[in-house]
Amino acid sequence: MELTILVNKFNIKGRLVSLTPFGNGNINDTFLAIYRNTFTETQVVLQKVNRNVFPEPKVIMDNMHEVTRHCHEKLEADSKSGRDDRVWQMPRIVKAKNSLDYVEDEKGDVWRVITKIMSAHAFDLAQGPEHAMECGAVLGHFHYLISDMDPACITDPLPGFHITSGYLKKYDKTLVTKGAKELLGASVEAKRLAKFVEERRDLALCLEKAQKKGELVKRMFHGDPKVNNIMIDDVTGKGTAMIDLDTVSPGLIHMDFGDALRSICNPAGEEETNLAKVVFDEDLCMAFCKGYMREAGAFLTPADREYLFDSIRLLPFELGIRFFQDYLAGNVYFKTTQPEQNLNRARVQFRLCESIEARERSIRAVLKKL
Ligand code: GN1
Ligand code: MG
Repeated sequence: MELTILVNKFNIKGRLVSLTPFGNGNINDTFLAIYRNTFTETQVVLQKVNRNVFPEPKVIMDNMHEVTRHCHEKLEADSKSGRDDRVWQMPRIVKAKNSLDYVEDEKGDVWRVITKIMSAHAFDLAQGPEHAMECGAVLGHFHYLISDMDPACITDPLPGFHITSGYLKKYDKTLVTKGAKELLGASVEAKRLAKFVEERRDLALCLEKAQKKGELVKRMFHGDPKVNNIMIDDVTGKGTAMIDLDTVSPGLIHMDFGDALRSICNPAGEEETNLAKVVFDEDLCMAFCKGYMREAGAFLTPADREYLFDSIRLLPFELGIRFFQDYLAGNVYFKTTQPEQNLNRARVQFRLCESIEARERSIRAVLKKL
């Protein structure tokens, strides 16, 4: 189906004047649609849910319905009480004309339209400590928003997502395939990365063990709080919204904490090819943590705090394994534009992990002061 016909199946006022690719996500296909009428303009985001990643796209939409309903109610109540120092926002699902939350095309792909957070942007890289602090505040506030959601109303969107040991198993299975053996045989760099993983196998289990012991418990988490999923208000410079809600589900909030930091504290970004530029920036870390604690500090237990460092070290390791496994499997999960891209993305995450290890003492000192 033509994209313009598809987007017009949704309930949007006005006439479509522009439809262009939008954002830098690694998973879903995303477009910005602009509608106009005599008096106003409406901008919305059209997305095809990646079926290869999310086997049940309709479940994703049901979850999104629940998450946005819960958070919108809470946001409205809070804004009436005047407790906030800003307007917090969250995208809304725009219904299709058939009153469903999505449109299914003739190939069985599920498309959705959500509102665009206006006068706000997400950045691919941290812009400095103030930006990092705002990112922390947005994630902390989001954790507050979803903290009292009933986990039973969410169907697991991606079974095994953020279970690091599961990714390690998947990686091990890939390692013995013909394709992976060939790629490893042909590249010194790939062999080096494989050695990196071998030297850190135990690391994969650090949070899972704490969970088994009952020290850490599952709560609602975002699942993908990287810097470009955090919207900053263009006018005030304050954080205003968390986007990309597909993976909101019960899990360890440590996964969010570590994932946000691995993204925000690496000013070179995920696609850097010069590894010398990839370092974990402690100033950005401190700023992020301050913002996060301001909003969410109250519900962290002493045990939660105990494992914050482990989460910071774990997440780049986990994502590195995911990228590396995908490279060895022939780039089937993450979108790529060139064959070595996932290998390079893995190099970046592993370098970040090393940089975190080298700074363990001072990062722990920062975390103690929170
Ligand atoms: C994917 O869709 P996007 O680009 O926000 C991935 C995350 C990774 C991220 C790395 C569902 O997120 O887990 O951390 O790429 N999302 C999924 O850039 O796998
Ligand atoms: Mg995403």
